[in-house]
Amino acid sequence: MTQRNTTSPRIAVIGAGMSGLLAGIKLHQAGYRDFRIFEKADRVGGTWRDNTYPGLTCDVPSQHYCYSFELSAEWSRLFSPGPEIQAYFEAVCAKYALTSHIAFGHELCGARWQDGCWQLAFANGAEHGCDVVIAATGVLHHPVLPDIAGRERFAGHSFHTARWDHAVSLSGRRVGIIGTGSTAIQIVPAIIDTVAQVTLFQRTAQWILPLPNPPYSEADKAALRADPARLAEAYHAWSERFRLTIARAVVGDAEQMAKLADACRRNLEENVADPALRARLTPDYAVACKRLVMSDQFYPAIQHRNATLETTAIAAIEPAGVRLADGRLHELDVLVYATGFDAHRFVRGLNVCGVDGVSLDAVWADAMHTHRSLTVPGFPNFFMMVGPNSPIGNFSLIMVAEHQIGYILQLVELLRDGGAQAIEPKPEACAAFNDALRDAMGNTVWVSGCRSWYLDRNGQPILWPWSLERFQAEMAAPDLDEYAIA
Ligand code: NA7
Repeated sequence: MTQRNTTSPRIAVIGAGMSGLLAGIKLHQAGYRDFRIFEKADRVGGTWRDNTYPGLTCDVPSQHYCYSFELSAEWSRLFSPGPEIQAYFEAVCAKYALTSHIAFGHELCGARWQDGCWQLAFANGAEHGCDVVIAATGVLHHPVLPDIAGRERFAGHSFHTARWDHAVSLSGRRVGIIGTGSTAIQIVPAIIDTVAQVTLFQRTAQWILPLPNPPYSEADKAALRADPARLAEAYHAWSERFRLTIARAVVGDAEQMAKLADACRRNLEENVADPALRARLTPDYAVACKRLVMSDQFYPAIQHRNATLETTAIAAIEPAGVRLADGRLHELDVLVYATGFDAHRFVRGLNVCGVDGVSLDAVWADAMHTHRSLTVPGFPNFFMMVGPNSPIGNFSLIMVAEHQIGYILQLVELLRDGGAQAIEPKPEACAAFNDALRDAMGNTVWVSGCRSWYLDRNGQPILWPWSLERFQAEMAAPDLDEYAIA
């Protein structure tokens, strides 16, 4: 293995979304100066840049869905609209002077471990050599279009929710939405008063937790501005609420799950008047098996005179609209695919090759294995943020990423100042972690019998099956016995 010629490792971060920006801030704060953030688009923000659909909000309260070291008193609502979240990330990027570290328009298309370094190749032809790669490529990033016959024949306007076409006016139009995930549930109330008709094509009903979304008054904001301790209290209070309720319910706390289920059932019973509609909106699987949807606006919206819930299966898409299995046709002007994302891609398809040219795609051909969501045996100095089996659905992903970068930087520190050259997890440590994951998944609600983006094609959830406390304890400091350090 050839020696690096720098005392401080050269670091490449892939992606300038929430976790890539965080990596940049923490690297800079730790004194690293030789780092680049490669971003394929021309703006930071990741999923908050790509998603601009009407009604977009985060389902984690804004006072908690933010960096713990960059709290904000300016949020307009409990769950602020997407553009505010995007503006927050842009403001943080500017405040921490990260822009000079970011190479926009750089889409990674290859990463090869060669002679003790990573050689990166980009779709624009650029190349870059570095010692460490931090892949911050996101989870909900690759839109999935449904495999429905005739999609390309639709004569009106159509687009995926993550590629919203704002040039298309919905005013007075007949709009169809395929899908009933969090995205569709946010869109229907946001457009219901504008459209002539919205038809929601539901394959699977959703459990919905009714969460109101009150605005913060100017007085609220002024009080928070004047007393930063209150902001910190709010951040921790929301963290605690998640930890003690949903985060426990999904990993086997029967008492918390009963409360959650009761809240969802009562929401349906109390807020959907027509028993026939209620029956069609009632899921046949456990609450929170799929990612729990949060809204107090969807049930009123789907009962609006402009709304139709269609539960008959779709047979095909035709130029005039959507043809159902029973032969009926819904004529449409606009068709929106709220059909979600390929959440199992992570860094697959980026042509990442480790020791001896072994490809990560080949290593992950049957299933993804990581050590503690962050590293893979045979891929030295390669770290993932929010990788497989991170607590993606349990609590604020920003808090998750903060813990992960803290752990990663402790390993990267070993590469500094003529220290180690290469760090990778030992295969046996990785295997033990994955065995423990598999054993623990049986206690979670995600394997209780439903189709969801949480599950890989083997039916294994890509989430964290344990408590927040365990995650925090494991991320506090790496156990160096689990790593091969050369
Ligand atoms: P989701 O939650 O993955 O939802 C996708 C929806 O699309 C879901 O209701 C699917 O039905 C439906 N779908 C997918 N393919 C088809 C076809 N072929 N026919 C009919 N219906 C289909 O994506 P979202 O964008 O709403 O949310 C993703 C996450 O973003 C969310 O969980 C939050 O974390 C933020 P299914 O349920 O599979 O029957």
